[in-house]
Parts: sequence; C-alpha cells; structure tokens
Amino acid sequence: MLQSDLPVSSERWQWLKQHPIIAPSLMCADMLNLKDDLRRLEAAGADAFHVDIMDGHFVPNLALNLDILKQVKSAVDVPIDVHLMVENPEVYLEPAVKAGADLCIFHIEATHLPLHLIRVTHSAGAAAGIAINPATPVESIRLLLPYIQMVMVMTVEPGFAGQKLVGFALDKITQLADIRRELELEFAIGVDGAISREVAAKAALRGASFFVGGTSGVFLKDGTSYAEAIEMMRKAAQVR
Ligand code: S6P
Ligand code: MG
Repeated sequence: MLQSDLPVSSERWQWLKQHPIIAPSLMCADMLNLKDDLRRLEAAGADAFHVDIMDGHFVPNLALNLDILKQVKSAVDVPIDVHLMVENPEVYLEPAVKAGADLCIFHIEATHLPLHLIRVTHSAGAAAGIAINPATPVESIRLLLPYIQMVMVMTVEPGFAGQKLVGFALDKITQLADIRRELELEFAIGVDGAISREVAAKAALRGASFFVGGTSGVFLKDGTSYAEAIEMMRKAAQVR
C-alpha cells in the first residue's frame, strides 16, 4: 500500500484551510478547572484545541491522555488536533480518532512506516499530520507531503511547555511552503513551541497557518485575558 485510500482533500478537513488557526495547547490549561477553561477559551475565539499525548519514552514527560481527550471532545465544538509524542504511534492512532481527534499528528522520528500510519489515520476518519523535531530535515518527509493534511514544525524539542524557541526551525516553514507551491499541494503548515505573537508573525510570513498557543502565546501570566491573547495572536498571524 503506497498511498492513502482516501482522497487527500475531504470535506471533513476543510477547517484546516482556515488562516490563521489559533489552537490553545491544553496541557497549559488549568487542570483543576478544565471545563471552565475550555468554555472560556472557546468564547475567547480558540479555533481548535491542541491535545498533547506523551508516553514517557519518546519524550521524558507525560501530558494528557485519551480519556481526557474523550471528555474534552464532549465539552467543545471546535476541532481537536492530537499531537502524539509517543513511540509506536500505530498503537494510538485509531483510539485517538475514536476518542475525538479530528487531526492526528505523529512524529516522523517515531516510525519507519509513515505511509501505513497515514492510511490508518484516514481510514479511522481523521486528517493526518506529521510533526518534525527541530533537527529533523524537511527532506525526510518530502515524499509524504502529497498524502498528508498538515506538517507540524516543532520549534522546541517536544516534551515540555515553557521552553526557549529553536530559531533555526523557522527556516523549515519556508522550505515547506516552497515545496507546497512547487508541487501544488494543500497541506497546512503548523508551528508548535514557544509561539509568542512575535514568533507567530515570523512563522506566518514564511507560510504557517496553524499556531499552537501555549505559555508564550495564550496562557500568559501577566494578566492578559484569553480573548486578548488570542486576538493578538490572530492579528500577528494575519501578516503574510
Ligand atoms: C510540548 C508540546 C507543546 C506545548 C506547547 C507549549 O512539546 O508539544 O504543544 O504544549 O509548545 O507552548 P509554549 O509556548 O509553552 O512553548
Ligand atoms: Mg504539541
């Protein structure tokens, strides 16, 4: 099986074409008041929710899980992207879609069978995304780009919120946007890690349209409300 059985463009994935998409990262939310936080974030204009799932092996941390994902899905209206920072992503893809993922993102560094994973994701009914760590070259996923709906460019090493930006990773957005234009493809380009409004503007100029908002962008500790933070991210990201 060399490619997905499902068409690369599907009605179900239209939401990914929106520019910009601001997706608050729920591992940064208030876990003791998650339902209330979800409501406030949606009312503040969140376009999607980013759910980080870790296994303590691919990255040295644990974040959210499929049970939480299921509960989040039942409480929100906007789409959910699930970022799998796990070894053996094939184990989690179908369960993640069943639990509510509209877009499933696996790491290219975690698999030797990316086409199989794309196919499993599509068959389960979600859009497929591939995340690349800061040091992973775009070339490693070039041949897969016709079959996926998004590339998530990691701008920190995955695992923790609140890290410093790895600036050189931003160049990969330009490379991806060039290939997208050259090959007339439609995949969205996302960025995850230390996405402040300044970084969002730089990423948007290079071709990104999907912005994960963590402690640098949405969950600010300086009294900025979610609505203000999301609006500022959106304005910054509209520059393109
Ligand atoms: C961890 C995870 C991310 C974080 C997000 C936090 O690597 O994949 O989605 O939740 O990067 O954002 P910030 O602004 O704290 O780096
Ligand atoms: Mg993430």
